[in-house]
Amino acid sequence: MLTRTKSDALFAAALNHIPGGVNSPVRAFRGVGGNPFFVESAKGARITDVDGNVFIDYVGTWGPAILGHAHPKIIRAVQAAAERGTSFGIPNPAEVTMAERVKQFVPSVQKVRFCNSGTEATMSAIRLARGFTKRDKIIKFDGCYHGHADSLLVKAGSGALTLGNPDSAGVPADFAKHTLVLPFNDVEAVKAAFAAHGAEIAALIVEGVPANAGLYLPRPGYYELLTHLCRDHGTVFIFDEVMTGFRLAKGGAQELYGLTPDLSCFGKIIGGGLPVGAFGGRADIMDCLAPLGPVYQAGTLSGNPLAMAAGLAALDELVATDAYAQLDALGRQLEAGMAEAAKSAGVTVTWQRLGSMFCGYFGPGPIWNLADAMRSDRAKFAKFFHGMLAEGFYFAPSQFEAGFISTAHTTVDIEATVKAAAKVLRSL
Ligand code: HOZ
Repeated sequence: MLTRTKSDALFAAALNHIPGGVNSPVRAFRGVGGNPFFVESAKGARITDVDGNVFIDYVGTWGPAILGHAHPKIIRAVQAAAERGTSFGIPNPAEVTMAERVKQFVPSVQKVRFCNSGTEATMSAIRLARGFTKRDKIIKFDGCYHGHADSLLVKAGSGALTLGNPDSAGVPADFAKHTLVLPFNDVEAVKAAFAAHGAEIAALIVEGVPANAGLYLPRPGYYELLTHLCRDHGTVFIFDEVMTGFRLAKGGAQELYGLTPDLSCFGKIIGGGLPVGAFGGRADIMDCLAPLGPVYQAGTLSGNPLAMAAGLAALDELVATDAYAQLDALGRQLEAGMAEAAKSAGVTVTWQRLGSMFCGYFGPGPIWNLADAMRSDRAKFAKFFHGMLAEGFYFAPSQFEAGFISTAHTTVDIEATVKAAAKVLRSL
């Protein structure tokens, strides 16, 4: 049994001051029931809560902690930057270094602008595409989550889906009507949408791999089809790599799939655990941004020196340590172990994985889209989640979020995880 005294007291206090007690909905544990725990500290692959419970963490602050928590090189970089000042609102050299680094890692990016979150990145990329094409409509895919800007919060994944509100209140119907929502991996649906509206579609936005309704992958050739349709219709192809960027490969999902998007969006890892977003791509499109062009976008803390320093330290360490091979090996070990654990417990779990991202759906596969994902047994997932938490392992508190492995996880951690999972699965 976990001791929850301090966490429960903090949550009770938080409920008086913060809507739902949390600053981002999925943290409230509504997808699994019970109260969230409060973190005292985190180091490497482990989180310690305020009651002294220690968990092996597979959320990794929802993706940024690819090197584990409180990586010494990131801490040192942030400390050194802080000594020089925490924010200027004036250009600083680290912004230029970071822009160069992003371009080296992701060749489709000719110019890049930094902002403060993934939501800002996707929101700005959509505005930019609309300004560039002088069109209004966009295409997104159901279950994909691109942050919480109005035009993107339609049939959205992540917390919106977990809470059963994929279409948020407060989004005017006049905005939402410009967003065409299609089933993912459905070739005929996207061809038909372009046939009907091709000349009106400013942008098509898709996640590097859909990872906000669990995790499912594009069918072979699907992303190439999206690329061609966009090119044929003068539509801006926006690749949302907020989760997948710098995680699935140095060059993100676009490197894995051999794509050259018009614009890409980043967040999470690029900030090394500090708040950052970025969007970049074709220079002719990016140069439509103010002050060069008519599309306005700005931010007091954009290019913040601490965030740039943390992000640079993270990117440099990923490359210096050949992290991607290690992450993939750990992912493979977890996948094989979990499959065996589920089999021996007689529980049907469809394990989906790409590199260090994963999701175990409680139900039969294959899972190619949101409708398939929705068939999973969420009650069973909730029991699994709490069982694992009691054993000292923290997975995302929703069936519809991806899990993340870091370079701080060891093969011994994974073995322990699989052993605990076998026990918990047998008890379901
Ligand atoms: N939207 C994030 C997961 N896909 C959750 C962010 C958070 O709650 O911190």
